[in-house]
Amino acid sequence: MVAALIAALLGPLAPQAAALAPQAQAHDQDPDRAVIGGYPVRAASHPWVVALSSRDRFGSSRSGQFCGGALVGPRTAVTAAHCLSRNVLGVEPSQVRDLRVITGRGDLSGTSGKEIPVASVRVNPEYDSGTNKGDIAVLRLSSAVPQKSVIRMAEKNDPAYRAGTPADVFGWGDTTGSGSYATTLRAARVKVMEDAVCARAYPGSDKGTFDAATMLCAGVESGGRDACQGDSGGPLIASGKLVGLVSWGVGCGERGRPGVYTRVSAVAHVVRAQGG
Ligand code: 4AZ
Repeated sequence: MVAALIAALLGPLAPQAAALAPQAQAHDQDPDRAVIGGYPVRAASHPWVVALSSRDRFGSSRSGQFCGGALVGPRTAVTAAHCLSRNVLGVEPSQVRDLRVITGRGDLSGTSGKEIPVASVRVNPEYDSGTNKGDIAVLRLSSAVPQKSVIRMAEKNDPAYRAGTPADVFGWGDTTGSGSYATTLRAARVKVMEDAVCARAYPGSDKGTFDAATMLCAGVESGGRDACQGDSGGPLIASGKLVGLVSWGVGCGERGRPGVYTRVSAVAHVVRAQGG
């Protein structure tokens, strides 16, 4: 439990750790924790899903992928603020010279799609790494993607936020809970959960606290479908809109431990401030 908590809070993956030191063995003997329940999807069908990449920091085998993101404007992508932390990158984001957004590449071992350099990064100034509140960063791209590759952000009171709404989370993260990162894009079908259920799942006093104003949680009652390490920053889509960004959780796919997402409607002002 403590190991799982620490692993869950460390962020998507420490630089180079994906290949060298996959996440703690705590999950290995526990099949309940070792299924994320996704299915393969085509990047072309979900063109707003992007991979965040730095080969300098994470190696080249999976195109340098270390987090996910979503295109919300022709020159604007969003991801999780924690993806750009020193904890994840090993250095300040400004020191990562090959930070890129990869679009239209479902298979990270290939060269399809486009790699677009990130021109500037705006980490939500209200992001609190102690509580995980406000976990969003906005990336300004150096060239534009077609408008048809952009996904709309859900607004406050959008019915997509109602408990029970089916939602899909996308990413190239860990598919087992024990450090097996996907090479091809996957999605898992979950449901938006009642805030009260999330609050009961995460009543802790600091990083383990669910905050309904700035977060939502999603999963399935039985567990087994969830985002995991490496999926951070990636999109949660409901009713054709971006409702969440993969942010945190305890373990992956555990019963009673839904994934926690940045509530996009609560941080849309950060995107507008950047001109997205
Ligand atoms: C992570 O560390 C992480 N099961 C992402 C999502 C979840 C847990 C951890 C949710 O990037």
